[in-house]
Amino acid sequence: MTTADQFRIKSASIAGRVMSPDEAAEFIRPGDNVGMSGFTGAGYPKKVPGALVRRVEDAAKRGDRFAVSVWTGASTAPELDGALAAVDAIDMRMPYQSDPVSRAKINAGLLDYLDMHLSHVAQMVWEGAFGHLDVAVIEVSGITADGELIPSSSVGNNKTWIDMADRIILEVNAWQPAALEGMHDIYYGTALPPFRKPIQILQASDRIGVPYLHCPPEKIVAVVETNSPDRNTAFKPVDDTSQRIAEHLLEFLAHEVKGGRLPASLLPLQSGVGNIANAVLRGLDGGPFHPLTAYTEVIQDGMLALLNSGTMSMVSATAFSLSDEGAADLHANIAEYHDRIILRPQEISNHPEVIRRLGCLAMNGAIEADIYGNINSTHVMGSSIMNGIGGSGDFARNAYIAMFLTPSTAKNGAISSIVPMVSHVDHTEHDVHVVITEWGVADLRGLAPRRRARKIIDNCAHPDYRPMLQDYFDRASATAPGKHTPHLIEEALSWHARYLREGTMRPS
Ligand code: 0RQ
Repeated sequence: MTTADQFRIKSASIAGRVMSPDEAAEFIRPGDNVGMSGFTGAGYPKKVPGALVRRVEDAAKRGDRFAVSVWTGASTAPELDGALAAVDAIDMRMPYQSDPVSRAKINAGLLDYLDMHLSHVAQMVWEGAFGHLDVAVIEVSGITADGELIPSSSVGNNKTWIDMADRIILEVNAWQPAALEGMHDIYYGTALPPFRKPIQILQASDRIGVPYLHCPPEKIVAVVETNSPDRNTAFKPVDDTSQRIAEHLLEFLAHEVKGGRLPASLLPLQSGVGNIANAVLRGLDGGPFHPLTAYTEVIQDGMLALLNSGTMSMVSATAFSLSDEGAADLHANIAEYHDRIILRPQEISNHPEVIRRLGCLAMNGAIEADIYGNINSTHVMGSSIMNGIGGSGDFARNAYIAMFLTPSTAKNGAISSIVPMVSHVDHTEHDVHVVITEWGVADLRGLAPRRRARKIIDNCAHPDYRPMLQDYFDRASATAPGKHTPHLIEEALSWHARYLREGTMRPS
């Protein structure tokens, strides 16, 4: 046993199963369903996927096809999703991806992708909807003397993969801070109906499980030691548009507090990742709302900053999603963060029951919104996937206030993000309460469809596209056979058709 073994792998019997990534990958067979750890670039296996790629390439040299189905928590990183997709090693991928190589393969029709609500995955695997889980490849940050697994920087679906897989390959990553131990809350009380019980999370800070993943030792077929960083998303400086969207959102929240519809410390926040989310979180820092809490999916740099300044008291999520600077901060100051962060399985972090009970304020990005408030978060021009619905539906459908944020235009103004009819629907008009662009806020609550249309056109559309939208709405209102949600059916998607034909939605 090496010193590193003794440090991270305290169970002598499990340490005896340490081997190379190539030896471990031998336990994965063509056609297997493989459950991997990983959520937004955190806690995914770093070495076994590369070894699997080498097996796939060797098989190809012999003229054999070697492909598996890959199930994860959410997105991973180029050395997992990108590397496997590049060699066509994935038959079916679920439930979320954001990798450019796999996106291209999906959009070329070469890779089947199930884009799913993240809270649904575990129960559907338990139901058997995707067949049998053959093998799991799970990154952990350590193994206790009793053989308990100390989870890594994400939990995702790891509990389910470990429970369901025949064979388990562990990657023990010494790059992850040992002090992650104790941050996780793994709940073992889930069951399928009719045996389901209430999930007793009454506040974001409630712990209802245990800090370890239980794993039958006889299922562990291989252990691989790694010392590799998570793929950390580069931090984009906040641009002017994101800043304006954030300002509108903060004004809206202040208005709600003033109107007595939200408490001064707000309600638990859920926030997506990216430039706009960063601007929102930065805007909350040191602001009038405190102490904030978050019941969310991922912990991004902005959440750490809020914890640091004391504006936020605690965060519950399923994964970190940090830049290099954010990860360095977490690693250096983990003792300060330790008791204020809880990482849970994604079926719990995104659980409709808990989100509804806590009254989460959901803030998610959109690709486009239509004048009636339907939202497309996943598809470009109706047919090409961007990333996936992720947790946005879990939160939006059950939130106290479901907010969608988007710049009013894309591709340097050639595309209006406010359109007559969305080219794909992820969040229906019934699930969307507020739409915000850099031009303003459309609070759709209590408004029937035609009133929603006026508000979205006036408050959210880019001024260049406003007259076109108003003209469409006026003509639809005058001539559509139904006056409830007036549409000109043959024209409703003509904006997208024009973009596909001419590279712009603007009329020539
Ligand atoms: O593409 O980089 O090729 O130009 O979409 O757009 O403006 O950079 O915005 O990174 O915040 O992503 C909805 C995709 C927004 C994201 C979406 C093109 C645009 C660019 C990205 P290019 P931006 P963001 C929490 C919940 C679903 C998952 C989710 C997302 C690219 O927020 O994936 O919410 N959401 N998860 O050019 C054509 C339009 C467009 C457009 C933008 N109208 N038409 N292309 N783009 N608008 C977290 C997790 O679940 C983990």
